[in-house]
Order: sequence, then C-alpha cells, then structure tokens
Amino acid sequence: MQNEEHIHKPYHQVQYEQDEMLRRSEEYFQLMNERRSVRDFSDREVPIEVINNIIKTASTAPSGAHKQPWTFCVISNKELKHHLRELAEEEERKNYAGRMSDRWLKDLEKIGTDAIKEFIDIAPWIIVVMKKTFDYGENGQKINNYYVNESVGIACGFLISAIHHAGLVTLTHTPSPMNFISKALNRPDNEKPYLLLPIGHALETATVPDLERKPLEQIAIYYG
Ligand code: IYR
Repeated sequence: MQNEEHIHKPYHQVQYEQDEMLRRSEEYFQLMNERRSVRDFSDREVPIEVINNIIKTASTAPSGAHKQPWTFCVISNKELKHHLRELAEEEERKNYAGRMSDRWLKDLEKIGTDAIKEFIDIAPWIIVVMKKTFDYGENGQKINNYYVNESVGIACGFLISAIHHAGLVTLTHTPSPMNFISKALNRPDNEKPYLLLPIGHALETATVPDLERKPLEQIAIYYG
C-alpha cells in the first residue's frame, strides 16, 4: 500500500539456485551452531569499528512500525564497568541467596553460574541494550512504539549473530532487577534496560557446559 506522501521504492531480491541456497543455509547453520555463551573472557582489545558494525547489523532488525525502539550503550571505561559489576553482583547475590526458586537454581547447576560477574570487568566492551518503551518528539510529546519486546529481542538476536560472525564471544546477561543500569548510565525515563552483553575474546582456557541442542524432530512440526 502506498500514497503520495509515502513513496515505495523497487526491491531487488538477491536470489540463488537451489543447490547454492542449500549450501548457504547449511554453511550458516554450521557457523551459528559453533556459537556458545562464554563466561571466561580475556581482556584482549577489540577495535571500536568492529563494535560499531555489530551494532549497525543489530539495527537492521525488523521492528514494529519501523520505530527501531532501541539504544545500544557502549561501555569500555574501566571504572564504569566496575561500577556496573558491583551493582549487578549486589542484585545477583540476592537472587542466588533466595530470590530464585530451588528449582531454578537446580536448572542452573549444569551451566555453573553464580553471583560473581567478573566478565563485566574483564571483557573489553559491554553493550547494554535499552528498549525504548516510547519516544519523545521534538516538543517533548510522547510518541508510541509498538511490539517493543519483540523488536528489541530480534535486534539482540542479530547482535549476537554478528558478534559470533566477527569471531568474538558474548553472553546474554540479565541481572535482575536491572533498574540500577538506567541510573548508572544516566538514561532517560523512556528507556528500560533489556540485556547486558560483554563482548570480546574467550580465554584460551575457557570452558563451556557440555550441552546438546534439541534435534529438529523436537523443535519443528510440519503441516503437510
Ligand atoms: N541472572 C542470573 C541467573 C541466571 C538465570 C538464567 I534463566 C540463566 O540462564 C543464567 C543465569 C545470572 O546471570 O547469574
């Protein structure tokens, strides 16, 4: 649908023959299947240009009414990282010491997490993804956003795949509650913290839990 005010432009799809399509889909699966959430970070530097490209990739995600309701807070300052770590650990200590149910703690045993979040200090970059529940217009009026959780979740997926594609590692950290981040990063009241991701290189000695992914039969249903 289009009217004179909102002109559409031609779209040219990049298309492949079936065998090439199959090869590309297989190759991309193989790449993404190597992705792991990593907790053992090295402090090896990563150029800001790489981080910027990763963020630009995340912002290609579809969003409700193309509002792109996200802000990526990029942090490398050591003092600020340490401040965030201390605040995150304060909440996580309470989570592990009673706010999380026994069943939840049991489910996490195989992952081996605890309240210590050293990676926030060590990883060269922290990105905090903020969701914009609404926007402010030029005259300070509130402007609606739509499907904010879905939109920001999809953008985070793009972000994580771009990080992996660049040969870096990350971790989806959700210190809970996350309100402390808004104050620490001095963000306006229309933004709420969504996800914290340390980004960098894995330590040579890094380990990850020996987990398996569900096979296709368990995750897909086909309707002939
Ligand atoms: N936010 C806590 C606990 C935690 C929860 C889930 I669900 C995980 O998959 C991993 C951890 C933490 O970051 O330790």
